[in-house]
Amino acid sequence: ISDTFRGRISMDQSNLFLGGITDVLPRLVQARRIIIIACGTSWHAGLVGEYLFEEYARIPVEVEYASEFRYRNPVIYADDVIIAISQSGETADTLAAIKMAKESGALILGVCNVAGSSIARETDAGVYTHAGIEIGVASTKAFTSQVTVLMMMAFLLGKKRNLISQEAYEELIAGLTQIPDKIQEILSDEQYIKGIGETYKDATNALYLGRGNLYPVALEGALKLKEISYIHAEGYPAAEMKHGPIALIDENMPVFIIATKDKSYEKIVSNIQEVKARNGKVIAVVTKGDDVIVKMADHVIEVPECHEALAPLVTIIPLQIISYYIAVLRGCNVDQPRNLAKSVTV
Ligand code: F1P
Repeated sequence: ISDTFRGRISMDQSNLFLGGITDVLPRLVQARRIIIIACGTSWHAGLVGEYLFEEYARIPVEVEYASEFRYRNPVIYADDVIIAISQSGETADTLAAIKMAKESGALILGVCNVAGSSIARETDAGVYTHAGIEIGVASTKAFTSQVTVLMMMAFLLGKKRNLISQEAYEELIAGLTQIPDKIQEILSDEQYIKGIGETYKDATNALYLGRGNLYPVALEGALKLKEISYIHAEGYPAAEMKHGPIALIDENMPVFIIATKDKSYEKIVSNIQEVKARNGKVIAVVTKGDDVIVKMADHVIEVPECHEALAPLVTIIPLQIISYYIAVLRGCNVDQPRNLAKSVTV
């Protein structure tokens, strides 16, 4: 398995304490709104951020594709905070969006992997994700690292805005520090996950469904499959299925459903029933020990239990691994997919 997929979340001292944003923290705490701009996988990480910032810090959030944002005439207030997310730090659309937004006077932060990159230089402050160098074009460990940083920022803002107690904050951070071991546990099931990949390697389409902060994980799971195996895949919020995608479901449609135990568990169980009633094939990512979905789904992949705010970090891993194996089994070059560039600088 390529190094790209072995990436672990880096949690060194500097990003545990978010040193890069200490000086601007008072402005961030007072933000009228947070606007997240990014492309591709980084945009999906931003969507996870939206759930977290609104849930824990009660700051309104907009998540924008930089490739659209740069060409519109958006309303940006001087007390908005813009967070640009980019693995490479060189994505032309994200860079152009930052330059356009500067006139507003808003604080502009960056979440980048590459120190000294163009986006890091153009922003007022920011956090490096320290995810190492991604060998593959498709982002994997960049995603988990970006999501980790956004979680840490959201929890910190919640604490500073007196919305979460010191005790609750410490519990969330302690949960985060356990994530690398939980990911390691999932990696030990690699051969089992590969076997599921074998079953679906000849699929021509796939659906990915999730609810709440796991909806962006569905989007990212679908993107990984598309990018490296060239299978058409779409991610949807599970509750949207009945508004269109349900028409596509038959016995040839694999449906990946992220169904870990959280406040929407019962609703996701009924989404699984809806897919099974139409003979779709369900591959469910569930919390270890789940004894309900195991009786309904065609395959289950267990992930260790964690706080529901942190679930995107563990649930994306099996989806990345499955895309990897499907791509390898189809003879695709997982590190250099056709038509894709690591840094989209034009
Ligand atoms: C954004 C991105 C990646 C994708 C591919 C093309 O890059 O869309 O998510 O995997 O490499 O570019 P970045 O701004 O995060 O570097």
